[in-house]
Amino acid sequence: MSNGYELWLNYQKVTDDALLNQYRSSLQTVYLEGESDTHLAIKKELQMGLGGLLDTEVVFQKYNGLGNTLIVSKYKDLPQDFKTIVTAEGLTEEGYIIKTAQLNGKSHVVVSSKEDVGLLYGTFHFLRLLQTHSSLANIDIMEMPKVNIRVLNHWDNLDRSVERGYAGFSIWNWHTLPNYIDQRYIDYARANASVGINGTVVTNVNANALILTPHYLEKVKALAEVFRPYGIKVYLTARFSAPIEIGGLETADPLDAGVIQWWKDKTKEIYTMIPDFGGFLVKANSEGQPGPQNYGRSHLDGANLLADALEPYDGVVMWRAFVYSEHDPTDRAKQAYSEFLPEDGKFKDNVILQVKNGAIDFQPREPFHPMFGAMPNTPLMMEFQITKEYLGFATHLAFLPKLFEETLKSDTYRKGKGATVAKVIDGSLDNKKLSGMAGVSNVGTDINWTGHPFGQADWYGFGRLAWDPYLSAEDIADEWLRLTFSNDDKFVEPVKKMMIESREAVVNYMNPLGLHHIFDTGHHYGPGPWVGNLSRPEWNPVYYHKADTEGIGFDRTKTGSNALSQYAPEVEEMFTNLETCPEEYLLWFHHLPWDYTLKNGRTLWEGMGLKYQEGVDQVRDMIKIWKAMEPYVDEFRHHQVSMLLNIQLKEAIWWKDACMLYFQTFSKMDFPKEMEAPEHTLEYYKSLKFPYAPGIRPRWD
Ligand code: GCW
Repeated sequence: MSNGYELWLNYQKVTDDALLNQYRSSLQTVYLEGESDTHLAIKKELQMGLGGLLDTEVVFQKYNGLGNTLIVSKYKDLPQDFKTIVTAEGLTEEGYIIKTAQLNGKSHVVVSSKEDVGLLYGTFHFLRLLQTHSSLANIDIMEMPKVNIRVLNHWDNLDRSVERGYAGFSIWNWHTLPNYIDQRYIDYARANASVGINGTVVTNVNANALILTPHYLEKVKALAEVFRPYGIKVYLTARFSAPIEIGGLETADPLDAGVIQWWKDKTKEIYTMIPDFGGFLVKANSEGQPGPQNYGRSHLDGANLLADALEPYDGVVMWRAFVYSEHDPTDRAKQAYSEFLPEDGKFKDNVILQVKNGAIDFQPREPFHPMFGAMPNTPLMMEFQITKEYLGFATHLAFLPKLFEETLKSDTYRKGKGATVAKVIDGSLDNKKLSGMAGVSNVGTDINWTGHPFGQADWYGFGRLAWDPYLSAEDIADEWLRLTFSNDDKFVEPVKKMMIESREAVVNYMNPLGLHHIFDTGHHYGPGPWVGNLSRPEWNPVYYHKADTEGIGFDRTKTGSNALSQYAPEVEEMFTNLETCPEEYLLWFHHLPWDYTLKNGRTLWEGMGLKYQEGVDQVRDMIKIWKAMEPYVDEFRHHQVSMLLNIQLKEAIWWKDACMLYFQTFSKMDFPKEMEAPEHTLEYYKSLKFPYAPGIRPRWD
């Protein structure tokens, strides 16, 4: 039985006997020299990994002169010149090679790197090879991360609630830190390092200035010490008004000399305690957070203020581009671009703008954010949401790497065809020094970390894509399933198929054909397309679907908000033209009549009903597939996933019924015959209230 705590690092004994014997006979001694904390972590991981996978005691031998090379061999003695056969030439700091090396007719597995952390990454990769039952015969791997900053963003509050968290409370126990080091902190670091995540922002972007006080910094320091051997840097969210709230100043104006000095002093204090501190992540002038605009200054002034303070220590500012104003009546989708574009090229070298994958907000499907195709002179990092605020919380199975892949592969056409978002965020399109990818974490105190056992795959996949944004979602699913559950193809193949389809299923039963942000208010749990009474227009679902008796959808072409003009001409043209606009984005960009004819010949109205139904049917298929997997999965996790899939089905039907009944009040047309009739009335769905749905903060009540 597995409760899932061990994640993809469960190191189950190799089930194939022939392979097990082969591994056992060729992997008997590990030669390692170093004794740094990272080397000790490597040794521990190999002890655990090889011990579990091979179910045997592995001998460790100190071997002088190896530096950052480790050798796993069948032999008790190695010739002294062995070390010279592998060099780490051409590797960057975090890179590594893994090779089957021959010497004197004997074969050994060698992992080698420039720095300690590269060896750690190489070790995890080596263990992954064994976990996925790979052959050791001709290994020849060279890996270097394509993105520099690979971070999790925790929206964790100091009271341990997690904004948009659905897997329990925050894993940071601020009360018992710094003296009590929960084993979870170490296992969290191992899990992240195993996929190459090299940073963590431990506090919510809706920030609390207290984290910057000495009392809390002591606690952050303790976490940083746990994470350091695993190559993970700690970052903090900086509340822009901190100089007032904890510094006793009267202003937080970024051009005020006292404020400038305050941030310099604070930053110095942090680096004295945490010499490898990563830097600050800032949400400013967005959804009520304070920022430079409170003082008539710009985002540029704000970001550069902090950049100056961090610069002596090589720290970075991750400045969020998720801004929209309650005073700006223009299409919310246009606002970030309008605000940041004029500043392109003016930020200090250690500023990177953190841009959400789409211009609205982590919807089940969004076209890529236009900023990715428009700021050649500013480093841009990607912000994905791993937690499922808009994809069914931790009760729905929706494999997010599929969504991430879709965005990364999108073509911005900034330099003609092939200028993909992946190339923008890894810096290769414009030769940027800084590059990054952030994922809003889905981790909490639940035993299995993520609530849904398959939520682990989203964390895993995010890390793998941050390391290499060109990986395919399918390969990631394959890998994760083998590590987490089983190497049996009879299990891996069907479940992989289920994972790959799962995200589309959610799109279909929640937001088909480009619909977006029709979630119930505040908590975002379940459908609420009828909501239209909130103080800010762009918080209302009716703002986004614009259904009326004529039709439905948000016109973002020239006849509407013209948000499409923010894309390159090729992209604008493709989305504008109804012939070429992919139907999955139809209502994102167009307001169309209910009887508009879709590519399959059906009306838009019927097409909507069919998509909602398809989503429901896809969940039924998922249930079937999972049921057949019973022989391959331990009872505990099998039962867990079965229960969750049943919840998912119920909620998929709820979405279909509530949305179609509501939109029918405008279309006044019959449901398509293939659609199952709604179970309840529209009034019933409208009456459902969930004041204690998880993940909300009082601010949203
Ligand atoms: O999606 C919205 C969420 C807020 C979140 C905000 C953001 C942290 O509903 O909970 O606040 O985005 O990304 O800043």
